[in-house]
Amino acid sequence: MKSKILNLLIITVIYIKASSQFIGRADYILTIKNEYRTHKNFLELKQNYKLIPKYYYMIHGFMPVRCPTDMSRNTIKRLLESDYRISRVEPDYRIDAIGIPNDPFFKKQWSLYNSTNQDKDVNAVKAWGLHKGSNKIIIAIIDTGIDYLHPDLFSNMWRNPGEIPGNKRDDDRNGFVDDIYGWSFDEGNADPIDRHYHGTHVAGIVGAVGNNNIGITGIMNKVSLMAVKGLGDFGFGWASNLIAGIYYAVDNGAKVINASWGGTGKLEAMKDAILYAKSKDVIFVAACGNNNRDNDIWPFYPASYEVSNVVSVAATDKNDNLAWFSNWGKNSVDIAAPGVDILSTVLKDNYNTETGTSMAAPHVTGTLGLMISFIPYLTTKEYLKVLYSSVNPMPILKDKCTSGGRLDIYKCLYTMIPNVKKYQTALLYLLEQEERNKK
Ligand SMILES: [Ca+2]
Ligand SMILES: [Ca+2]
Ligand SMILES: [Ca+2]
Repeated sequence: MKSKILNLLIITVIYIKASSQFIGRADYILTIKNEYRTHKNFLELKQNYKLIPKYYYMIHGFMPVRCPTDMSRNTIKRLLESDYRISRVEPDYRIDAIGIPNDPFFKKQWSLYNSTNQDKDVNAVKAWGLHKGSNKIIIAIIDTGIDYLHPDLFSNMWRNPGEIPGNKRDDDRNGFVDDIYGWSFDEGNADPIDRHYHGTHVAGIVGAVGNNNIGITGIMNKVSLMAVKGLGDFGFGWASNLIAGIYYAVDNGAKVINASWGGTGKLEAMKDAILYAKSKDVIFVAACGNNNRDNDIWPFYPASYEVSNVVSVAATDKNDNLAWFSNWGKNSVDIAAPGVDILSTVLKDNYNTETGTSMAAPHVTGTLGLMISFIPYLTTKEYLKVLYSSVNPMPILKDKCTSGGRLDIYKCLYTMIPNVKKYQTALLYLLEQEERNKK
């Protein structure tokens, strides 16, 4: 009996030992119809068509695969498309991080506090008078990973509470062995460390540790940053990894997902993942792109997926102009936020300024995190209504995005206080928050 149990344990361990059997590009991304999303069908499909699935199971109907080499790609595509269980067969493709590296010596967080003109910052300091964030809120950074050992990030990293590190077992049975800080879908392992810089920079904007006497402060002084490595060490990755990353983030408790990447290719399988996030009340913030063009005419994905939980973010500069490189879209871009010369964390305990809509998006992500942590019981629809109606309206942005303005963090928090006596209520909330944080 004992050995039987032991056998069973070993089998389980072997079965989930690695979550992916190949890394890199898949030939096709299959979407399995709702009624056929069983492990039996997964195994049958794999066997019938001699496929190599990327993961050992189907993730909410998402199934990236490699095809047998003894058959033409088109033949197998036609076969797959005609299978009654499969709703879609889409090619995997390359997606890039969005970023423009810039002058490394300008070290000032002007976007949070503009010392020469406070009308042109996002009012972070005033907002922190109301609320500074909490480690209870999980924000997923799907990117090139995070340098989680960075001294200005380490204590704000998410740590999977159900997982024991380094014992080669999937203690919380979420399908991922030893996933502590997140997961690397790029390398198929439990180490989402950043060797590029992009993800670490984005993470610092959202949640570098505030008030610790080092470096910078994130919009959320306190937060749990989940590192989901979907882009590789050279700043690009495959759509299949990013899609798997979205499912991972949602299934493991993220409230907001930051996507500072994209391309012009549209994938229904990615839209499905974002719809899944929506069904779980997870907000998806996406950079709207650095191509200096109109997304209404030239959509840029994932920012341009028409799902209501997607927040598409354009970039502004220090003078509150739309940044020269930023995309826009009167109907398809939602809000603007600072994205030029933004100082944040990079590899090896360093800091650097970077420019791009990649840097604008995490300003919005951090703000949403702050809002959710401030008043946790609202719906996605309500949070976004506050976000969009609290912008600093700017004539120059009137025809460039749906809200017609630039992010204002203080206004967001202030607007959320549901009382006429706003000041007193704010104080009360602060006290309640402190009580909650103590528990
Ligand atoms: Ca696990
Ligand atoms: Ca473990
Ligand atoms: Ca700091």
